Amino acid sequence: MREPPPRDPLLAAPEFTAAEIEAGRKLFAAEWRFVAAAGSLGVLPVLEGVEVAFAGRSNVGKSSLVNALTGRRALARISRTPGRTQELIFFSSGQSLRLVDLPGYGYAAAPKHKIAAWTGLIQAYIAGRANLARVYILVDARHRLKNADAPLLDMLDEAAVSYQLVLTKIDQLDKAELAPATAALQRAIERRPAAFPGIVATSTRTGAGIPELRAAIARVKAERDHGGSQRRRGG
Ligand SMILES: Nc1nc2c(ncn2[C@@H]2O[C@H](COP(=O)(O)OP(=O)(O)OP(=O)(O)O)[C@@H](O)[C@H]2O)c(=O)[nH]1
Ligand SMILES: [Mg+2]
Repeated sequence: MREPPPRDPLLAAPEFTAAEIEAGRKLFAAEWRFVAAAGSLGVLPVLEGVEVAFAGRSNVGKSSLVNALTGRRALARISRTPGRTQELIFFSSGQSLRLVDLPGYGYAAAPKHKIAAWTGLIQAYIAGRANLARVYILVDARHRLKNADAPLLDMLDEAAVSYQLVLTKIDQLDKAELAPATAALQRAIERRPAAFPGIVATSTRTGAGIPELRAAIARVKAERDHGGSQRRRGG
C-alpha cells in the first residue's frame, strides 16, 4: 500500500463544504451597520445574538478585515497610523450576529496609561461577555506572533474563551513563504488550551480566505445557536 501524500499544512486549517461556504456568504450578505463604540465597560451595548471579535497588534488589519467580511468598503475605519481604533466597535447584520473590532495593541508610541486602560477594558470584556463565541487574533504574515500578543493569548486561555489565529496580508508573502508561516503559527499555539486549531490565511487586497473566514464564523454561530455555550470548559 502506498503512503498517503504528506498533508499540506494549509489544509490543516478547517475545510469547508460548498454548503458551508454558501452559509457564510449568506450570513454576511445582509446589510451591516454600526451599532456602538464603547470606550469603557459601562457603555457596552446590551447582549444580543452571537458576538465574534477581532483582535491583534495595531495596524495588523483588523478594521480592513471587518470591511472585507461585510463587503463594506468603509464600515470600519482604516488607517496607516497605528492606534486608529481605540474603542470596541460593534457592528450588526441584523441576523443575530455581531462583529467587534477591538482596539489594537503593541505599538511602541503608546503611553503606559493607555496600555493599562486597554488591558483592563479588553480583559473585562473577554471575561464577562457571555455571548462572545470566538476571538480571531490577527497576525501580520510578515511579522508573525510577537511578545505583544502573549498577554491577549494568556487572557483568553485563562478565561477559556475560544480563539483562532488569522494570518493577514498574505499578498505580501511569496507563495513559498505561506506554508512555513502557517506552520510556525500552528506550532506557537499547540499547547494553548483555548486555541482553536487551524490558521485562516487572508488578504483583503486579493480576497483570499474571506469566504473561508465567513464560513468559519457561520459555523461558530451555528454551534452557539444549537449547542448553547461552548465557551466555558468544564462548566
Ligand atoms: N498589503 C495589505 N495591506 C493591508 C491588508 N489589510 C490591511 N492592510 C493595510 O494595513 C494598514 C492597517 O489596516 P487597518 O485595517 O487600519 O488595521 P487595524 O488592525 O484596524 O489597525 P488599528 O485600528 O490601528 O489597530 C492599512 O494601511 C491597510 O490598508 C492586506 O490584506 N494586504
Ligand atoms: Mg482598526
